[in-house]
Amino acid sequence: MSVKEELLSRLKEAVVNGDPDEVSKLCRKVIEVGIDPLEAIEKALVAAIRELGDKWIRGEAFIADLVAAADAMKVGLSILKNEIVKRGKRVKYIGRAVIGTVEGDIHDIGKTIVATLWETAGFEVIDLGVDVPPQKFVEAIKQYNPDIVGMSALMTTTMIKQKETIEAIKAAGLRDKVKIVVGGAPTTEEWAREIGADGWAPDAISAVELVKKLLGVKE
Ligand code: B1M
Repeated sequence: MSVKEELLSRLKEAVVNGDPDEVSKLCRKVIEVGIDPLEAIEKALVAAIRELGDKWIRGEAFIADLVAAADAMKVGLSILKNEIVKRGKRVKYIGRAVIGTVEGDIHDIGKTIVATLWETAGFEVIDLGVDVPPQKFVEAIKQYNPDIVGMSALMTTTMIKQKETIEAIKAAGLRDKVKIVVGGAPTTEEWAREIGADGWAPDAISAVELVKKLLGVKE
């Protein structure tokens, strides 16, 4: 096993064990040895959440384990995110984005990764957090005048709030002021079309390409 593989596997294990101190120490080591922070996010942080999530679904782990792992993962994400920003060439400002997880939903790992990558791509990102009611998205559009509004939903029971939020934005007469993008595991391209969003992305990397395309950004 190479140094890199060994380090990434220890980082993944530290997230699974919900050990933020070990995660923090190993993320600094990842940066020190020059591993791509984005690769560490995908291959260690996200991989750990997926692995533990599968164990939880099989009843081999408890929700508390998942909460602890998610918290440890976010410690690592913030360290690696700063490195991505630091390494990123001085990116040109592209625009402003508001993002949040919809009302009734507290899953924020994916949303935070999308927000991170939008930021490193040149967006000013206002993250509204989780459990965000439709009206709060409307107020944020009035307050921040963003180019992009992003909504994450992780459950079949909450994705309907993406539809309700788009309706609230329309009712407030703001629909043509923003490009609306949606995502999250249960969502699909058809769903996005059906609810009148401007775009959908299956993962964070394509979420960056999507918003650049929607704003006509030439590479
Ligand atoms: Co919960 N949970 N969870 N959970 N959880 C799921 C989502 C579930 C699918 C597990 C399952 O049972 N199969 C299930 C939903 C079932 C359904 O659809 N109805 C579920 C459930 C039921 C629950 C609870 C109800 C459990 C309970 O309490 N009984 C509860 C609900 C709480 C609530 O929201 N009201 C709950 C709680 C939790 C935790 C809090 C413990 C924790 C979240 C921790 C946190 O986020 N801070 C958790 C977790 C971790 C999961 C799983 C295991 C992993 C989700 C995750 O973070 N994936 C999940 C099962 C699974 O998906 N395997 C599950 C990693 C992340 C990087 O992927 O979020 O998909 P993802 O993001 C991707 C893409 O989706 C995309 O890019 C991201 C990065 O590549 N993307 C976007 C995401 N948002 C985007 C936005 C965009 C564009 C792309 O534009 C704006």
